[in-house]
Amino acid sequence: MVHRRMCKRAVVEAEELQLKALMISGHANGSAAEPTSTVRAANGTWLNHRGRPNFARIHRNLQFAIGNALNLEAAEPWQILSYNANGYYAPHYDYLDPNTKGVGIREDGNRIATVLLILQIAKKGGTTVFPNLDLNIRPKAGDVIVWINFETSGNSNARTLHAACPIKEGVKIGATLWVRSKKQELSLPCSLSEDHFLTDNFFAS
Ligand SMILES: O=C(O)CCC(=O)C(=O)O
Repeated sequence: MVHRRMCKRAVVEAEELQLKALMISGHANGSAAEPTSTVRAANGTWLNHRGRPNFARIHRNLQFAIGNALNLEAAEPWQILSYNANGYYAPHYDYLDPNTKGVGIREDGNRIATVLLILQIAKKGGTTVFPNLDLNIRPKAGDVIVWINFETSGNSNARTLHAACPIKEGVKIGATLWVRSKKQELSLPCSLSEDHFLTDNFFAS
């Protein structure tokens, strides 16, 4: 979905940034978020959507490709992750515990969707797995995996449990946009189905 050449340039941009172990917000195995990284062995950084020229271009192109389905302006900054040998991201959910303070749920809503762009794949290992869907994805550089973390009822979707498998050789680099639910109202055309009205309730503040 994203041209290889752009990915290579984005990898150079990512490598120029200071990548270090990051705090994690989310659910590890469905429990409360853990502040340190037994959940994840990777280095990373946050980067504004237009913080580097290639990332800006990629953000624009992704918005063009996704169209009205999601407003990517409402996403958190890019989270760039680089996994070296033995790096991994243990099974977790991306949605936030609504009771967690300081993660902007009241202001921005929850993480309704995840857009994961693979910039570089490992030589061995490092696939993205969804255990509850029995899905093991071996992406190529430039592939983008998009999923919605909630059901139309507004309940979090347990099938979105996912992980990055351990790297056996090489370095994997990915860039994630966690898209918040506020400012998505115009992206979602209204339908006459009952489900949709439940969704509307979910988006109401
Ligand atoms: O790098 C991967 O395959 C998974 C990344 C991930 O779990 C996330 O960004 O939430």
